[in-house]
Amino acid sequence: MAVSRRHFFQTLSAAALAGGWRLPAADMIIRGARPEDFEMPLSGFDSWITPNERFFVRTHVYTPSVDLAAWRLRVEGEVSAPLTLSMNELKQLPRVELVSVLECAGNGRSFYQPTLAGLQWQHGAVGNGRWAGVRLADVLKKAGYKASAKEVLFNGADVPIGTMPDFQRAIPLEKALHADTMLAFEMNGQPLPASHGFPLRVIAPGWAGDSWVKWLTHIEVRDKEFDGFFMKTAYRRPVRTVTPGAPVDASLMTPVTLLGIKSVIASPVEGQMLAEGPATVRGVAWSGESPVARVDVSTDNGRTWQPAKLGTDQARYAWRMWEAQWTPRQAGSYVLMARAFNRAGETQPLVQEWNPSGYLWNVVQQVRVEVGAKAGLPQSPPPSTYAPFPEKVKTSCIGCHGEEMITGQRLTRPQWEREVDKMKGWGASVKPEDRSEIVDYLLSQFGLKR
Ligand code: HEC
Ligand SMILES: Nc1nc2c(c(=O)[nH]1)N[C@H]1C(S)=C(S)[C@@H](COP(=O)(O)O)O[C@H]1N2
Ligand SMILES: [Mo]
Repeated sequence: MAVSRRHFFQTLSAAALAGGWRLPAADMIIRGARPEDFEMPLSGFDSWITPNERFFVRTHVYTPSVDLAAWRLRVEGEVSAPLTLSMNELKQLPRVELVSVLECAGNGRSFYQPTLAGLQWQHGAVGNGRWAGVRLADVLKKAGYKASAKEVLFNGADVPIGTMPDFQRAIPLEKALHADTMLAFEMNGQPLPASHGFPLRVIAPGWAGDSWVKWLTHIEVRDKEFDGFFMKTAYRRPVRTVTPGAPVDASLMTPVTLLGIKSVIASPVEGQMLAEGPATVRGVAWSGESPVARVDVSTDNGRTWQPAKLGTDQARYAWRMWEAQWTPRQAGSYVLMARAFNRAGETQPLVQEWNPSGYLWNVVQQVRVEVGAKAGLPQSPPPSTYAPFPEKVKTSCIGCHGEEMITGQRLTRPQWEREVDKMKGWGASVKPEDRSEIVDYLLSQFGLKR
């Protein structure tokens, strides 16, 4: 559930306002105001490059404000010459630039059935940016990485709240040394905005956003796998088909790396009414490390498909815009679909595999439209309402994050119990005698009976 802008401004902390914090575009969907979790609306898929103020934001704890004069990048671990670099020193290395999609692994989570805890992203936890910086390989060579090096661990200036684990992510040496893997200090020709990792972030083209560590301060070259929470427990998915809703054995879980191939229909939108006559179906498509080669569009429930016209702007890791002309033969209801293919011959699934964290949603999208006499956009659903948080819930649950982190969820009793216990583990104070009252409230307002 998105919060209203008014509520959003009310929850902006004074610190954020003081810190030269910039407003996102007015139509961004605020999934969380604190920490900042902003989604781009479907209307944002109308340009090849996503402008900074429309670029989605995903932040686990908060946005640190970094003083560039004091900021240093430290490179240590399995290296012969540990480094401490200022931004000017870093900029002595050759400058490189590349356009790449950045997509959160959780993009599309809200579409999974059974529903899952986590930010309820629809289509817009993704953007296509032009990134400039230096090659990570050049930094690692300067530090003299040793033959024992296996992976590269990143840490940023954000520090955890409570007893939550620190957000640290590692990528294998091979990806780290790839000529396209970068440390970026610019986004779309501007210094990186604070929300996107000022002054430096990782660019792991083709890989999900969790590897793109923001506010980078530390690089550790390692000879063995890092087993912190965000590598060992979070950002994992099953290696094979699992029973939806059932627990999955940890041994079957593997880290999220590459993005899948995916297309989004940006227009028309679900429930739109179209006047009879020619119409345009358009959107974008992207695909990990292999470029999009073709997008097929169906306007008849998937019975027949026609190739869409691809936009001229392209780059290996970028998204490709596409459009298809369509003249419905008669008034009535139609289901539109788009299916992308990449150069490696892969395509989107017709049935989504379920996974316990709701990652990598990429099934062929279906958009139902009505063709008839009058054109118009669907009515937006009334904003959902809920009974105010009781004192006990406020005391236990508000502080680390805003209410939206909770009000956006639709969970069963066991799922809410798990969330409350997880939050206790991260430092929420929940008195044993209050637990069931808290769970009852959460279930009554943001619950599902299943
Ligand atoms: C000590 C700090 C803290 C307190 C107190 C806290 N949370 Fe959280 N909560 C977090 C953090 C950190 C996240 C993860 C944020 C992220 O990844 O974006 C989170 C995320 C969540 C999520 C999203 C799903 C998930 O597991 O990531 C839900 C739902 C949630 N909290 C519910 C609650 C409830 C209910 C309470 C009160 C019982 C509560 N929180 C109290 C720190 C806290
Ligand atoms: N230090 C740090 N880096 C981070 C995160 C974070 O919370 N802390 N979030 C990650 C996740 S999950 C994603 S999807 C991307 C989002 O990047 P953006 O906010 O610039 O869109 O940043 C990644 N890098
Ligand atoms: Mo993410």
